[in-house]
Amino acid sequence: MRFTELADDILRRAEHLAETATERVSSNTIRLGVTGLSRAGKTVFITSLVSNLLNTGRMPQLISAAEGRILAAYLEPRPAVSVPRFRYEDHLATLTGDHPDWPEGTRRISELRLSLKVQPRGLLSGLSAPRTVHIDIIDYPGEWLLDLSLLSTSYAEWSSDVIAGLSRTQPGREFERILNGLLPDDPCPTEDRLSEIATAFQHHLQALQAAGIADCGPGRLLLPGDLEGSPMLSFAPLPEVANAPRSSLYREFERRYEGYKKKVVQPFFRNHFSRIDRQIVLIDVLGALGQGPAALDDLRQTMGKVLTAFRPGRAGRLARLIGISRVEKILFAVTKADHLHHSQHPALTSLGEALLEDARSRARFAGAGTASLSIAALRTTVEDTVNDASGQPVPVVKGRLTSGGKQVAFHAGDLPVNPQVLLSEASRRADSWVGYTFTNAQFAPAPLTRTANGGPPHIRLDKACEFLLGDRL
Ligand SMILES: Nc1nc2c(ncn2[C@@H]2O[C@H](COP(=O)(O)OP(=O)(O)OP(=O)(O)O)[C@@H](O)[C@H]2O)c(=O)[nH]1
Ligand SMILES: [Mg+2]
Repeated sequence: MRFTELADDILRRAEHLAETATERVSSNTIRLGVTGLSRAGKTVFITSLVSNLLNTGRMPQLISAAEGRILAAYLEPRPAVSVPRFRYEDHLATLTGDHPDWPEGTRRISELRLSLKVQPRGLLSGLSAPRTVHIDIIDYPGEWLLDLSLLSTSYAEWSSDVIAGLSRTQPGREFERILNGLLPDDPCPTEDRLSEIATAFQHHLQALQAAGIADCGPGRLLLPGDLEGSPMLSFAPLPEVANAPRSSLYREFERRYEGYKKKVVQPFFRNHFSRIDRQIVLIDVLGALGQGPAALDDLRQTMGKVLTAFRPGRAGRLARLIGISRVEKILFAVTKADHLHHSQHPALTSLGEALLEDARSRARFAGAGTASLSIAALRTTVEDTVNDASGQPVPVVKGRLTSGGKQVAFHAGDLPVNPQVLLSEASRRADSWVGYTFTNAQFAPAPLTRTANGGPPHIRLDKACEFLLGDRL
């Protein structure tokens, strides 16, 4: 490193430290955690939220906006020194351009700071000067979230969990055959051989993901980001062996697994999830419902594992380590509610609540305000009623499908009022629902969705925002 670069680097670090220190003491920064598995809707949520806060015409339920107290809103050019900026403008252009489409799956972490100039509320509000409130949001690949549960899982525990599920996919069975040919307490083979084993394991993970199975981590083995090719990702599960020698294959993979937790997972959560003030947990319940009982049960279990970090006890130490315990408000949001007529939204919200109930009751949410909502960050449909074959009226949504671009009327299925009916069927992991039919569809964002004074159309984004941020605006 040349001297000027070194000086620059030192300066940047000092700036970063100063920034962090001032942020801690000033209360005008809100760090909003957007948590959700892959495809849950994080990138679309962030894009629509920011657009609707920059332009609040479609946010009547956000009180500060309705009262006209948000005087200005702007994006900071570069919020953090070490993290790339969230490509808000590109994502918005994709969603609302002439040929609107969805953004691609996220492959790297990025961050955005939205600043709002707000007139304080209350009797003397006219006398006090406007305040500036910064909202920091990060976006990351949902796959990485799966790693949260690894932090409290040993190599032996993780291995036995994964090995139990290998028979589920063809690549899994292939990996099983490789495993059967290995002697974990034999001396560690060459790096080439290690990476061959690890690659076979990665193929199994990719097959799980392609089959819509939610729990297919470790996340960086699926989406390495800037760790592509790193030996830190070159490991795989092995059957436990007692007293394996230090130089054995088993110990080598165990060391790499522990190294992965320490050098990759912990810093990610510590740097980006710590100091989070408000949290939204996004969950695609309808997607899982359409895939069948086992998928819904997978989603329940995976979210349970993800929310482990909020639990007291052993995992609570982990929560403190990564700073999660100070979250003040958590919103559980079922996403893509525009796939369902509003008459069914209460049932959808109840299903989302019931799905997370276990995890929530064990977690340390006692000190935090929590709420549940069904939302659509980007509304792609309009509602209608059509008659079925027997002349009965059916509430539907109408939109344009992403594949083929056809305009269709869509009914996802009838949700029961009592969500336990579905959850108990899910826990039996049957192939299909008994007495219910649920269908998935993928709608494209509708063209011309931007108005002069509002962001993209949505469902209850304003309510979500009021819950998460309203008291600070
Ligand atoms: N109809 C509808 N579909 C949505 C909405 N939000 C997300 N989707 C769909 O869900 C897909 C995934 O959304 P993303 O925002 O990219 O999901 P993500 O959580 O960022 O996913 P990763 O980047 O893979 O972690 C989109 O491509 C859309 O098909 C919504 O509000 N309405
Ligand atoms: Mg994304």
